[in-house]
Amino acid sequence: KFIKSKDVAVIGIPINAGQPRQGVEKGPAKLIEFGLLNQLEEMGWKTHHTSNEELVVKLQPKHDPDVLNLKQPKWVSAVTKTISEQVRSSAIDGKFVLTLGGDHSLGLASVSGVFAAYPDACLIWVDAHSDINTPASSPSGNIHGCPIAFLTGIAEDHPDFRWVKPCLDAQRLVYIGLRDIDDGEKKIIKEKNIKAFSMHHVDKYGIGKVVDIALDHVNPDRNRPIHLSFDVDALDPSVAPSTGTPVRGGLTFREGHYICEALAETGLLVSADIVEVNPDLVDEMAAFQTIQVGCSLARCCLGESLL
Ligand code: 4U7
Ligand code: MN
Ligand code: MN
Ligand code: MN
Repeated sequence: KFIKSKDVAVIGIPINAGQPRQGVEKGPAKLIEFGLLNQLEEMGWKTHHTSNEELVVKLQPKHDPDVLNLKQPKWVSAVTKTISEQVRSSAIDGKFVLTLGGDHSLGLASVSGVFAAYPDACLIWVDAHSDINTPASSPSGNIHGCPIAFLTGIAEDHPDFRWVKPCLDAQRLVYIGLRDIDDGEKKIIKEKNIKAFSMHHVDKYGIGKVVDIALDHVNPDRNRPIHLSFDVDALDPSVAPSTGTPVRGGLTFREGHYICEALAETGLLVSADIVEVNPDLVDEMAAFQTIQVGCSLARCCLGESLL
């Protein structure tokens, strides 16, 4: 439908400036080192890889003080703005776009790029967190907790993020996996009437029903392109331990994979993010486990489980 050939642009976004922990910038390289590109090639995809390693380093400003409560705004802004153009042009080319993170501030790049190519797209945000803090509501000032506020246009004016178009209608967004939401975020989600499936709902209805209802909400006629943003901290820490903001009581291995499989099955998935893989956290075994899960989620997005 939207993806006409088996070409996938794999775009590394090795950024850590949206949060305080070192190591998350190594996520993309580790996923590739583990064999992700070969795995996708074996599935019949032609891969077009951009690591962006030099670019991210080159874009770091000498001086990057807090602005309106946000930390390292210039670096995050420069990286996400530049890479959003890569995402947009790969999407316009008809390629599937797979972005690898990197902290979740990169959602500014992927969602802006994908929605520039597909204005009618919808967004499925799989995360323990809702990442919808505004500069004023953010308790941490970490931009990885804010991308949705900028993308939906509910953030206060911020000089570094004026380039972000409010491309995302709050009714074209659905969350799955939530369990750690700030009070300010809860207020916004209520006010904007954003559809959200917390872990409570996953327990209550089961993941199959949750994905069905989520799609009925954002994509009732099953005719819109879908972008999936998958923060590995949506998974239970026993499944994906190497991530900066783990929260107990997350998705099982199968629930996480089911989401990717079900979206691939629609034939409407045009792009996906796999983010917040931090191979420096916990220990080597934990990192290996988390990278392995990241690779298998990505493969499922690209149809590995389809018969
Ligand atoms: B992630 C937090 F306060 N809400 O804004 C914040 F709890 O991309 C966490 O989902 C954000 O990992 C987590 O800093 C961002 C905090
Ligand atoms: Mn996130
Ligand atoms: Mn998260
Ligand atoms: Mn996180």
